[in-house]
Amino acid sequence: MSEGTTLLDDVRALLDDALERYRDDPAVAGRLRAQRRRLDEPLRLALVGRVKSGKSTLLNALVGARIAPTDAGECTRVVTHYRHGATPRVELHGTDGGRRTLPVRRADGGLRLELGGTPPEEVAQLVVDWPADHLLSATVVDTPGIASLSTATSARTRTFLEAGEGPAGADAVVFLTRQPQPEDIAVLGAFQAGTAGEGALTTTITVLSRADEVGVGRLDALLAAGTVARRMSADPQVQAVSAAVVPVAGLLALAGRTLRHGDYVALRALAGADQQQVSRMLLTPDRFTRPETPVPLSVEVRTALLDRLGLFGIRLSIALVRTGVPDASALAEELLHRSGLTELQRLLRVHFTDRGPQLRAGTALRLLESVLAEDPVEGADELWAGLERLRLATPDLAELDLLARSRSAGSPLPADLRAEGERLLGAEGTAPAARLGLPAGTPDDELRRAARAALGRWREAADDPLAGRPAADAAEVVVRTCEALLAGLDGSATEPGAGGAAEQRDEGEDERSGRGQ
Ligand SMILES: Nc1nc2c(ncn2[C@@H]2O[C@H](COP(=O)(O)OP(=O)(O)OP(=O)(O)O)[C@@H](O)[C@H]2O)c(=O)[nH]1
Ligand SMILES: [Mg+2]
Repeated sequence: MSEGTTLLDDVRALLDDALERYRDDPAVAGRLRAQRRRLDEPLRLALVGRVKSGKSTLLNALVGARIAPTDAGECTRVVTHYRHGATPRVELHGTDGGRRTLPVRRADGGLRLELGGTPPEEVAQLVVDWPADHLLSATVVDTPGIASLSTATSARTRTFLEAGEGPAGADAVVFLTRQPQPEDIAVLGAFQAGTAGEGALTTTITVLSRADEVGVGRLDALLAAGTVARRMSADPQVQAVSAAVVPVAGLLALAGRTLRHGDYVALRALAGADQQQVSRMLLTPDRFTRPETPVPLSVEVRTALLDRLGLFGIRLSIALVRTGVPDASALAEELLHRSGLTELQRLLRVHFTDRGPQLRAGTALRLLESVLAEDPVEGADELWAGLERLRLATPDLAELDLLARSRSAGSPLPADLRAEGERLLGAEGTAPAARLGLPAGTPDDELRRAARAALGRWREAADDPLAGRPAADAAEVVVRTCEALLAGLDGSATEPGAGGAAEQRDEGEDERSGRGQ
């Protein structure tokens, strides 16, 4: 964390220096200033996909409250930022540059968003402040469907994602799809080119959305969705623009996040009733909400349950309660896990929030690099030197760069070591165990042994006389990663009570003693 803070401080200082040197070039100075401002703002994660792909529902599930509208209202046609704020607040930014505060209308523990009479085409964006802890790590942005029938509506999302005069509207994207089309891939490609550089997959995660519908309502629908997601992630077109594909049933996730004791009681009544009769009720929404039923639940209760969980969620919950899930919180946890939300949140942490400072520093440095290349200025040499110095001094930047290039065509990593290399670079998490492909909780001495073995392999690859220059350079980056990993592990072992004796025995070599302090 502190490392990240200093990195951003250094990048800020470099941008300030550049701003000074470009002060007579308003166009360039404007781009640099916009990027400089973004460094001080929270990260932005945008949800992008076709109309009705489930973006707003997933946003609500991520935030844990129904704040994004999921009906067909006009608000679904404007870009809306949801950011952390101590009290709820809605601000409309007009296309004319004006801003006005809209009244906050609460509903169902969440928000009912309205444009207050302004036509959608006159709204540049809405900014909602909401006091949810889940918004602390990133601002989440809901976008209008791409490739929607109204070209003006989809154009808003494209403009938002593309880096034009200013930086791109988002730092990372969750792309919701069931079957990505070339048009979608093009939008994502343009986003990446404008932010993290071509093939910088760390910035997009693909969600196979509404995953419960894949298996046409069967309880194992999510398993079927997992198979589809794996197939999708093997598609080179998808690989080229996305770090991972994960199936998520957003509606189920939202139900899990907002489940109440009352819901559990109603579900328990259904679970205790005659199975055949309940199965028949659950064939269609109409049947489930008919006035006359064999289960003692009012129409209102059943309608509310249907709204909150959907038929699939009700079926799955009943099955879980029958297997003995004892209360609302245990049921909520099961639903979250099965919905895929837990896994999506993990991926977002690994690929995005944990690396926030590096991602943003990388974007800023790339902008500076292109500015320097396109419009050389007096003193550019010093800026180039500053840029190089930062890159070299920040292993994470080199890691992200290599990780991105490794997944695009022509990976510089040797084919036989590529999977290991990507893992070491943090593709599956930046904790030592995740980098080494070992289970969380693996003892330090075992981690150290694995890290040393990896270091040996990668040193050999870096020194391979037959490897070309790009391959050797890439292997060198992984070598530095392994060294940093070892240094970190040594550092943790020298802390009081970390078992110095065991370490001595394990190390058996003093060449590294005294390092890592
Ligand atoms: N079965 C099922 N339905 C879902 C899921 N997620 C969303 N839906 C439904 O799909 C419809 C559209 O959901 P939204 O979340 O509004 O989708 P969106 O992509 O934001 O739609 P637009 O903003 O209008 O483009 C709603 O009726 C949701 O209840 C899901 O995981 N499973
Ligand atoms: Mg929506």
